[in-house]
Amino acid sequence: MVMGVLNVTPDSFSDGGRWFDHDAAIARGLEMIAQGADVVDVGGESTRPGAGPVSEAEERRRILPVVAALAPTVRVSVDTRKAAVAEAAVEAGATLVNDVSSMLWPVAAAAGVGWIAMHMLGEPSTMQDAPRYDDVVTEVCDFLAERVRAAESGGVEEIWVDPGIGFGKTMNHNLLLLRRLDRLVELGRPVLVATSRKNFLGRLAAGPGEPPAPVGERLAGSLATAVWAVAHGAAMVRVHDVADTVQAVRLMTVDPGMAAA
Ligand code: HH2
Repeated sequence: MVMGVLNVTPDSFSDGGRWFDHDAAIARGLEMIAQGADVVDVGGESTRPGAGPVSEAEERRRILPVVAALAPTVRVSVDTRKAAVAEAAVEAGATLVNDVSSMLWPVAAAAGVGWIAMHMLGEPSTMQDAPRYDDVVTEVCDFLAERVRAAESGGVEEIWVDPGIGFGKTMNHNLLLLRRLDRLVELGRPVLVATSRKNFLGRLAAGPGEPPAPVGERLAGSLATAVWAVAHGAAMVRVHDVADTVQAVRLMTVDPGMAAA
């Protein structure tokens, strides 16, 4: 499945400001649905490294009309770290809580909706200041396994796990997690992977000594990692470039016996 990113923010790292206006955000959501998005992930707070906080009232103002407008047509997830915002979004029609804090399972349990647990080391404002692990794959898997157990015992039925690419991770950490996706798949829950346009792809795309390639030049890496993730067991990828990703991922999922000659 493909989850399309809809950041109703002025400052997201790759599309900040583009969909900040409600009408523009709704139009973009409808466009992603037409392009084949299975889920639209609506967020009102950037979690890019160094991002500042947003008040609860402002986050609600940003996202609720967009959630309400899209929810009758597509599955909507709400990308938030605030319980009250998640609750309000669910009331407006969201059926999946995309939780980079990994703390909001009680909201999902109370509302009977799905929950995505993502691993993050530290806080967005400081998470990229020299993150360290002894064994990043084991530590991320152990963390997510514990979160799954907590949510399970709290009564959440639909639980997703996400390694949190770029959230308190160096390029090596990100690459190791992608290489060992099988370990996440072994947790027995659907895996979500979100590499789209992230900084490590810009760094890989740049020549030696050059700054990271700008976000507009990260499509090749975004598609390659999305296809890699699906081929290695991810059930969903979270992306900005929905049309291109749907086309790429379809290659993984089409039944050769059913494909037109
Ligand atoms: N990454 C971002 C935001 N939300 N949710 C999940 N589950 N997994 C992720 O890796 C993830 C996420 C960051 O990307 P983006 O939304 O494009 O940027 P920003 O946080 O600046 O709005």
